[in-house]
Amino acid sequence: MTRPPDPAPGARQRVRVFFAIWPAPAIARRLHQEGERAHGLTGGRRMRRDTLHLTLAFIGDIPRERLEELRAAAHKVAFPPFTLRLDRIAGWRHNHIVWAGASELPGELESLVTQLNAALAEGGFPVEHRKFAAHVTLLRNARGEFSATALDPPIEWPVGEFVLVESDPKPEGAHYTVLESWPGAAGAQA
Ligand code: 2AM
Repeated sequence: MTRPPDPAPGARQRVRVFFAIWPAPAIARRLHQEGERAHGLTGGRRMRRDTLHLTLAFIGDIPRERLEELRAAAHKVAFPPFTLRLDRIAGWRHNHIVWAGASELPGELESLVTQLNAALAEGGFPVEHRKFAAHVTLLRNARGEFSATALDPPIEWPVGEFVLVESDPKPEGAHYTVLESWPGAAGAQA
């Protein structure tokens, strides 16, 4: 009997991961529609509806065995469920993306990101030192400039959990798998 070939060195043992909040289908549908509207103005590549998310902390490539450490870090985070109001669509010139965002970040979201970064740093993971730029990417490779517009009515996104996601880069756009989720707790301090 022949054995299947061993995976190429470096393959499989590493995973590309990030923490995010993931919208329920109704919110994702509305975001996807807004992406369609923006696409009419700037072209580019629309994110698939099931991939829309807001990244809390991007980790990057790590050895698969370190996932347990990431889970332990996430377990330290406590937050109450909250509502995120997305009220604008804007574009970034430097990376040609068009995104949905919030003109005011709920304190609960800021606290969630701060706690997550602290737990990650404590666990020896790299953390982002730039200010948290909360956004849901709707389009990539947008042409020209996109003038910011108000989302009217705004999207009220109830956030009850955060998730750890594995990203599998593909030519047509990354595929994402939610590995685990952590719910908010009603009594948790923001
Ligand atoms: P983006 O949509 O603005 O590109 C998976 O790639 C998710 O992590 C995306 O939401 C992406 O944001 C975000 N991200 C943050 N920092 C990243 C980095 N250095 N490389 C790739 N993705 C990053």
